[in-house]
Amino acid sequence: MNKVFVYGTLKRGGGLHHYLSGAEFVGAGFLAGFDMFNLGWFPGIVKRSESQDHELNPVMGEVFLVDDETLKLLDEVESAPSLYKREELCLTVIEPGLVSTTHKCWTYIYNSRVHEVNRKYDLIESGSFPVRSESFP
Ligand code: PCA
Repeated sequence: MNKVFVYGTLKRGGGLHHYLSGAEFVGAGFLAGFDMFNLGWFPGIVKRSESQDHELNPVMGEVFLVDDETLKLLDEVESAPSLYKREELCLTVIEPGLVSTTHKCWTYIYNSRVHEVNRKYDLIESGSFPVRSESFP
C-alpha cells in the first residue's frame, strides 16, 4: 500500500475526492517548508526557499492509504508528471486518537519555478485550501 498526502481537490469534500472514496483515511497531514498558491479552482504547492520564514503555516491536508492502481489513477487525474510531480516527502500526521507520527507520503508538487508562481497567483497563507464541505457546511 502507498500513503498519499492530499491538500486540495482530493481532500474530503473536494471536487476530485471520489477518486479516493475507497481509500482508507490515515489522518490529518501537516507539511512544513512549502507555500500553497491558488491556481484557480485547485491549488499547488512549491518548495519555500531556505531563507524564508519558518514560522509560516504548514500545508494542511489529509493522508490516505491507496493501492498501486489508485495511485496510477491519481497520476492521470493530476496530470503527473507534467502539471504536478509526485514526490515522497516526510510530514507530520495526526491520527484519530491524536497520535502524532512522521510518515513518508506521496505528494503532488506543482511543477513550476517558485518565482513564476509567485508572480501570477495568490498565496494561500493559511496553508489550508477551502473545499466545498468547509465553505458550505
Ligand atoms: N489535487 C491534489 C494536488 C492539488 C489538487 O487540487 C491534491 O488534492 O493534493
